[in-house]
Amino acid sequence: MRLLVTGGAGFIGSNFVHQTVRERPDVEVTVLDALTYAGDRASLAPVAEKVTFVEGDVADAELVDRLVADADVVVHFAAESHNDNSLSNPWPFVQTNVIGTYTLLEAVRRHGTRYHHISTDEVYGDLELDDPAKFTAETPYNPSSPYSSTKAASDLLVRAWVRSFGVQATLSNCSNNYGPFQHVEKFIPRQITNVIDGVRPKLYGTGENVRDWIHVEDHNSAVWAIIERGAIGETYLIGADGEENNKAVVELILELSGLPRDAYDHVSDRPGHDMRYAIDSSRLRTELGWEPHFTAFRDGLAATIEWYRANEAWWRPQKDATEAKYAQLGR
Ligand code: NAD
Ligand code: TDX
Repeated sequence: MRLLVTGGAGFIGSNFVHQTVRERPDVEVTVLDALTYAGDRASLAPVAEKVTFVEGDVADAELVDRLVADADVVVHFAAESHNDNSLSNPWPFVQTNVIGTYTLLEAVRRHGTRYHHISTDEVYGDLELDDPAKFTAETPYNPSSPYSSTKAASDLLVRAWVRSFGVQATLSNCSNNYGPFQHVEKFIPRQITNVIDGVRPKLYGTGENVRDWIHVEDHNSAVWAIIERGAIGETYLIGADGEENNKAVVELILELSGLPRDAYDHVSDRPGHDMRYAIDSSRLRTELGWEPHFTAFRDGLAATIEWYRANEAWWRPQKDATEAKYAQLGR
């Protein structure tokens, strides 16, 4: 199989490439990545000899057409991915998430290529803390932020290209990922690296907001299950029953780092901050036989803290610029 992975120098995409090289030596991997602030070739260094890397934009129609012509399957991870950035400057989100997805869809339509679209549970909006419901593929779209609305737009393009043009596509909407190679702008790596730097973790608002955490390896094993066994046109929700509130996550990071559990600060809240995400992944489990392996969040988090301690050279170059952006926002 010749596989084109967009966004393969980012957090989830690079972990996907590592897992694929490790477990599927028959797959030829080409990565297309624009190396924005969020992309880092160092994340692919351990597999560099086994992967073809192309630096370029998913909205570059000529380049995308050429790469899709040589692929059997496309997995589309590339995106602008951070909610806080989307509140400061939405335009790159519209350009990459909407126009970029459109560009890929037109190419897979021309070449009849199998396409898997990576998306997020944030397209469904949020749930109340005491709501027994979880998101399913039937939950109406109700995105809150520029980020999630552009991801929702991209999902709807995929569904329309399936129905109108017969594109051979599947979609997945996953909950919050954690693990190695995640940019220090995101919640868990930001707090881990703050603690390493002797800075107190920063909780937005009350810290009551709930996220449904999944280890990135489990997200990526689910993506492979969908590529191999998913029904064309179908949407699969990926989640590992990992609901935790932000306060509990910060307390656990502090405890695992040998610090008092209350050694954190509250900062101003994110505008429009979604309260709770929760995924019902039963379709993926019953229809495709997928199961998560990293179900002990405490262990997964401890291993992630270890990874950031051991790989300071990877994240250190991003840390100051990231914190300077947050300082401007007062967070
Ligand atoms: P990331 O920001 O770490 O990585 C994104 C990658 O895409 C980077 O390597 C970047 O250089 C590349 N990129 C950005 N714009 C590009 C462009 N125009 N052309 C080519 N490459 C470009 O993001 P991530 O957290 O790894 O997320 C990957 C995907 O998974 C995204 O589609 C995101 O919406 C989705 N997702 C993320 C999470 C999460 O918790 N992080 C959860 C569910 C879904
Ligand atoms: O310093 C912080 N303090 C804090 O309390 C940061 C950076 C975040 N938070 C809160 C906001 C959220 O409630 O932590 C939670 C997680 O924040 P993010 O890491 O920014 O993730 P989120 O906004 O939930 O979106 C993530 O999951 C869905 C990814 O960034 C998206 O790409 C994915 O689609």
